[in-house]
Amino acid sequence: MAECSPLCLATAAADDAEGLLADPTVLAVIRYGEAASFTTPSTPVAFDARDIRIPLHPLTASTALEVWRGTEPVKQYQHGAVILATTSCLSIGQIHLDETAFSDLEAASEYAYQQILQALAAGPHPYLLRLWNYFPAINGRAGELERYQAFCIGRGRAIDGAAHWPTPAATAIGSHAAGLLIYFLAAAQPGRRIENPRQVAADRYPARYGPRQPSFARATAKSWPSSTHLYISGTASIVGHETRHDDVITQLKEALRNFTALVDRAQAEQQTPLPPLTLLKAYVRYPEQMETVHDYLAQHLQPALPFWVLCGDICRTDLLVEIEGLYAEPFGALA
Ligand code: 3EB
Repeated sequence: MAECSPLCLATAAADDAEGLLADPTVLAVIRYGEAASFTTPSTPVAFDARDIRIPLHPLTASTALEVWRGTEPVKQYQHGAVILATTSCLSIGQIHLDETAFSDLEAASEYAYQQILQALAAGPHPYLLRLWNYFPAINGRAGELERYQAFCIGRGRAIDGAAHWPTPAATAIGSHAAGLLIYFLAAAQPGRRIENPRQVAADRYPARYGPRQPSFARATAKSWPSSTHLYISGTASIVGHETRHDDVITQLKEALRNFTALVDRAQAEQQTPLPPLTLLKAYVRYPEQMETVHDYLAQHLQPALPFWVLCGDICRTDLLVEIEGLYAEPFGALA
């Protein structure tokens, strides 16, 4: 077989989802603005593991599909409450929990990460490269804590016993729908953790941000036979460990400086050039600021670069915007 090009990204019109899922080489179809049903270990999950529905509203509904495609047919299976799709190169998967079935968010988060780690340990791709976490009221209260802090405790507790791999890149965003949704990308060999020279590593944040530091790397670099990918975590207007600025465009500019510094660091640490940036996402707290963020990005990003602007809450109340990006195989036309 030719060298595997394990993950290439494309965009598609929102109404193409069903057709794309009929293609067995499609690894994931990520759509925005809809919530899916929950996954549980006791009842087999009726839907396709590759059908990932993020309950965040996009600015333009017409550009709402993100497509990941590999080069060989996927195999799908369920392990506990996790549903997965696997090729010889990688696994993607998701878990979507009904929070009301747990005593609190901390317990739900711990369970979710235990389930993910157990599913991956039992399969061919134990190393997490990148995770996305979405749950409602991220800035809401959980007793003495903020819900994001409770999530960090549960996640941290689950990975403490298991983390023999480099901490993966991640996003954690507040949605406007019930349920804890986590989806992920994992491989047979670990990626490389990349940190940002402008930021304190999140797992070394001072205790004032919460009793348990967030467990994520600023980015993961992953060498595949075809090229090296870079998966960039949610990146905000944080310098050192402190939030900077109080208006959305100044925060966006700072986040873009962080993004650039991180990519420069990743590029400096490796011999081969990275592929071009293939997709950028911006999460915006206030719906009325989405257009402004969109216009700024449209003027300042490379003209051909696809980007989504999504409405979601950022994990600190003083943050208005966060960006993330994927450097993967260049977008190709989907058959
Ligand atoms: C930050 O830099 C902003 O908890 O998984 C960004 C990416 C953020 C991932 C996570 C949190 C997470 O601290 C918040």
